[in-house]
Amino acid sequence: MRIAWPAATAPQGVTRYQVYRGETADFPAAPEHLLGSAAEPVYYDFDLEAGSQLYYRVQAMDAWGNVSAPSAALPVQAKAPTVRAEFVFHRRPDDDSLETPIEFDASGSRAAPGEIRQWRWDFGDGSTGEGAQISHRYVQPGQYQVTLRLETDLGAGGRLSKLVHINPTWVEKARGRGGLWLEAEDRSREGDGTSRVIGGRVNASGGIVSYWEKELGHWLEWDVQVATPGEYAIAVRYASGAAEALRDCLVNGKLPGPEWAKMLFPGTGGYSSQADNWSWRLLPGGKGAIRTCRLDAGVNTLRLINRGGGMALDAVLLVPAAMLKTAP
Ligand SMILES: [Ca+2]
Repeated sequence: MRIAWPAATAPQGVTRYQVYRGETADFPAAPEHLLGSAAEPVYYDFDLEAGSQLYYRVQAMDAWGNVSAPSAALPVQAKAPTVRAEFVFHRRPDDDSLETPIEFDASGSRAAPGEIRQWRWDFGDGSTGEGAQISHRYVQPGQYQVTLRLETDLGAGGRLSKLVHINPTWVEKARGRGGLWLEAEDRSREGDGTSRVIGGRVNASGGIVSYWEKELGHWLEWDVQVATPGEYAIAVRYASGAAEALRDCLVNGKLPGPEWAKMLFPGTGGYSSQADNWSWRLLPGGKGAIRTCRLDAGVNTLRLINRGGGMALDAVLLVPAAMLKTAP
């Protein structure tokens, strides 16, 4: 279903709209009702049950992160869809190119009545393709909106967009070859302070963790399920508007080495609220080397502790140490 509204204006420019969906007219524009965001004043909602009564509200956000009051609830009666677009995508692990190959599969799409005859893709980087299953290679890191458009032999159409986040090549390779990806916002527990999960930061992978600088000693902890025990390096994706930030890292309650106490993270120019300030950093060892840590099979814990300076945290990647060794 297509939902459109008049474009909002702001002196510093409207950057996106937050779209909310509820089942009663008085539902609040709160995170649990957030459906997604759109750069243009139009949104496509697909997972609807025919005949259900729904309500939508929209909130505009400007370049400074200010948000407007939510719109009045728009009542909508969902119609039975004739075409339901669906696709999944995954990284292809074994590839030596510097590009990032992503495989897209739209074979889960359905049409009734009719048969899907055309699958058209817009990969968000200026290139397009056709077919129910297709592979595309991204050259540049960044965030891409991939759009699938379907057409049936009866002329009905369906459409679905998803965001694909492409990291620097070494991150993608590590992720494809046994690296463990943790979203910062999926932290298992925290203490000595209260952080917040924030959505909508520029080029973030999902949400991010912020408000992690006020209390010295404020810690965040992740449970890490490890299938292949061994040595791992740790990389973090962070942004900092401070000159520098200091953090400790403990693995299973211990410092793997003295370098992981009060580690210095250089400022990146901001917190990615207006521009992409993200930076990847592999946790250091002595003399410019990378320090690795031992992870056992089963659940391990990873803890990062605030020792000063603001830091927004997006993701943590545990990289198998064998990947760091360069060929002689
Ligand atoms: Ca994240």
